[in-house]
Amino acid sequence: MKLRIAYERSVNVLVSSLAMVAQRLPFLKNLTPIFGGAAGGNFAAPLTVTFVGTHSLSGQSVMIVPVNGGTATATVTAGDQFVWSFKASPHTLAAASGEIDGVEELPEGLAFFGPQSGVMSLGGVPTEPGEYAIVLKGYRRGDRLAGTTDPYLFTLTVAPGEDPPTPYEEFVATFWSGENLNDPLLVNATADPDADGIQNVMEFVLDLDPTKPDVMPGAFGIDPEDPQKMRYEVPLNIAAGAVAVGFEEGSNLETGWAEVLSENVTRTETSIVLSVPLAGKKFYRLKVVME
Ligand SMILES: [Ca+2]
Repeated sequence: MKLRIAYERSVNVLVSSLAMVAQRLPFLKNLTPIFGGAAGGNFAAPLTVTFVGTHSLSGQSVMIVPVNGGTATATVTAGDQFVWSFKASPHTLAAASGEIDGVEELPEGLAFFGPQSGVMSLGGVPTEPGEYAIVLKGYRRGDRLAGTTDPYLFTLTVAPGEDPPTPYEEFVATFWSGENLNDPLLVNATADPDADGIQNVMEFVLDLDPTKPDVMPGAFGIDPEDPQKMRYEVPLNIAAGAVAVGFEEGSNLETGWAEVLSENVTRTETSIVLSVPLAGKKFYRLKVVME
C-alpha cells in the first residue's frame, strides 16, 4: 500500500510541468534505490557518444553513462513506476529527445525530466505494453540547436500488468479468501454454494450474501401510475453496472421464454423495474448475463 501511495504521488509529479519536476529532488532520491538495489550487479560499460557540432569538430568525445545500474535494455511492468537515468560526463545535458520509428515520441506515460545534478532521466509510469526501440539524443543546449549526441538506442519492454480485479471478483473476495477463492464450487458465477437456487452472479447483481440462503428481493404489485399494469421492482447492486440485466416472460415455466420488450423495463444504477399490462397469466423471470 505504501508503494501504491508513492506511485500515485509520483504520477502527480510527472503529469505536472517539467519545471515542477525539476524542483522535486526528493522524487528522484526516492526512486533511485529501486534500481540501484534491483539491478546493482548489472552495471553497463560507459557508452561513448560524440556530440555532433562544435564538439565533434574539436575532436572531443563525450562519455554518456547510464546511472543507477541502467543498461541499454530495460523491462518494466505496465502500471509500475519506471526511471532510467543518464548523464554525459563531464558535460551537462540540457535537454533530451526520444524517437520511435523516426517520430519524436516516448511510450505512453513516460517523459524526460531533469537534468538534476547533471543527471537526465526518462521516467514515469508506462501504461501500454510492448517493446519500444527508443532512439535517444541528448543536447547541450535547451533549445536543442547545437551540441547533439550521437543517437543512443534504448530498448524498453513494457510487460502487461495484472488486470485489476473485476467488480464480481471483488464481490466474491468479500465472502471468501485464500484457497477458497480458487474453488469453482464456491466462487464461480454459476455456483450456488448456499443452495438457495440463486446463482452467485445473481447474488452479485442483487447484492445478496452468497454464503447464506436468501429469497429473491423485490417489490411486486399494481403499478401506482397505471392500475392496468403490474409493477415489479428489483433492487440492484450498483457495482454490477456492467452486467446485463433484463426480464423474460413465458406462458409456462418450462419453455418459450422470451425477452420482455425494452419499453416495459426501466433499469437504473440501483434498480430494475418491470411494468407490464395485467393481461392473462404470464410468468416473469429476471435474467443476468455477465461477460
Ligand atoms: Ca446462492
